[in-house]
Amino acid sequence: MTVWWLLLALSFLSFSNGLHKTNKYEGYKIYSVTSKARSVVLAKTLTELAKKESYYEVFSGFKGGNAAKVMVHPKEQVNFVKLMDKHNADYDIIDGDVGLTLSSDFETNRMLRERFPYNGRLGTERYYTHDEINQFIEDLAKEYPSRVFLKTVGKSYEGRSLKTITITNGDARRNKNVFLVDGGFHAREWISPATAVYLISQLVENLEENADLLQDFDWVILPVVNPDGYEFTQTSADNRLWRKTRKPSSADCIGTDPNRNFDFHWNEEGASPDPCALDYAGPKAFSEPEAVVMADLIHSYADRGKMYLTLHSYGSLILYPWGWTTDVPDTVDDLHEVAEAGQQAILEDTGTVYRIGPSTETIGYAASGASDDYAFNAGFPISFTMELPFGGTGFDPPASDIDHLVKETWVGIAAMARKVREKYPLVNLPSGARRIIF
Ligand code: 0X9
Ligand code: ZN
Repeated sequence: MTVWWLLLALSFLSFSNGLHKTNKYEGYKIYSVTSKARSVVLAKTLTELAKKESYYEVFSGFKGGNAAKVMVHPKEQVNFVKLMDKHNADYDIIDGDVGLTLSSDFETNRMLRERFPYNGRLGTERYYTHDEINQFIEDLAKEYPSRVFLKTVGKSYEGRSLKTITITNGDARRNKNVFLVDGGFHAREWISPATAVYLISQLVENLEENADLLQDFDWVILPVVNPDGYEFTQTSADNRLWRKTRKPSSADCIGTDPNRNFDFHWNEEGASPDPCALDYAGPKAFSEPEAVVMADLIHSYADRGKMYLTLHSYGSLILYPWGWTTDVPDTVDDLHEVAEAGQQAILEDTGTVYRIGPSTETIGYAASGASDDYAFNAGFPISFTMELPFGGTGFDPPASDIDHLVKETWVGIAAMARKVREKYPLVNLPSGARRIIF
């Protein structure tokens, strides 16, 4: 009996030690900040704080009119609070110890991986690795050889295979219109690849319900654009908040923001020339192999592509061009109409309120060199960044939230796809065209 008690006490000790393992975010806090009166001034102050990168990270400014979320180093918390008081800002602490949260999340993920090993299907029980996602789409291609096609479209900097899955209804008609979707641009936004995976499962395994979405459209999906970054965030709690690619960019710093690396208004407003910055544009446009792969995909489908959708988090936003300027395109009404279909469908499904609009104004900052503007400029008439909802303390919705988040997002995406289908019907499909070549 005594031995059992001893074992129990020891395992409790090692478990709690595991949770309290220190990491580089120990003592960091995340503040949620609002300011009724002078949010423009405060937004500028936050932009200045964000430049002190060893002390601050502004996870989101007043994105879409939401409260700003700012992570602050323990040494700066007193100053930060004084500064907020000076600005008459309201603030709440939404995470009192980021290190603890990340360590505990890390442990939970480890346990979930053991409990739900890959079994040929990817459910919504947990987050999956890049290898598991690739394995899943390979298995689907084997299971549905007449409907699902895989293509290795390139390699990441560290040599991981970037694979697209093309999903059709199997009627072998070619030259259909195309929906192009990607996830996992930003490493830490885990809910994005999880959503891409759910989208794939729905389109492949639920053909009956989604037949209209595949009738004259093929779906091409790259679930993880930045697998090096994504894998890096899974290696330890210290790395969980990594955003960029993993290619060294200077003697001191690693990575480029892949969503600032596209050759369209590259390195203009909202992109940093500093290799250590979170929004580093890279040493030149398309310095990152992952961005090149994505751009090649965009071009290869530009003539048939009707909607490009890139999945990010967070903010509950559907953003359309432009994101590099406050100008809006001539076709803003078309973009708005499709975004509205998604917004409305999600509202009706779960009550989640998405804000929609031109990127720069809606998100509250310009970000040049991004994939959505690039795709729109390349010929996709509809091009969106979808910022999925905030979860956990921001980028870390707990695994128990995956199910409802991906399902409600799918409802929005399906509604947008239906609207696109209505607005851009397929014309001149060669009758009797038989073979698809991907
Ligand atoms: O800044 C980004 O890259 C996106 N937000 S995130 O928080 N996921 O990093 C928004 C990109 C919006 N599109 C453009 N500005 N073109
Ligand atoms: Zn992102």
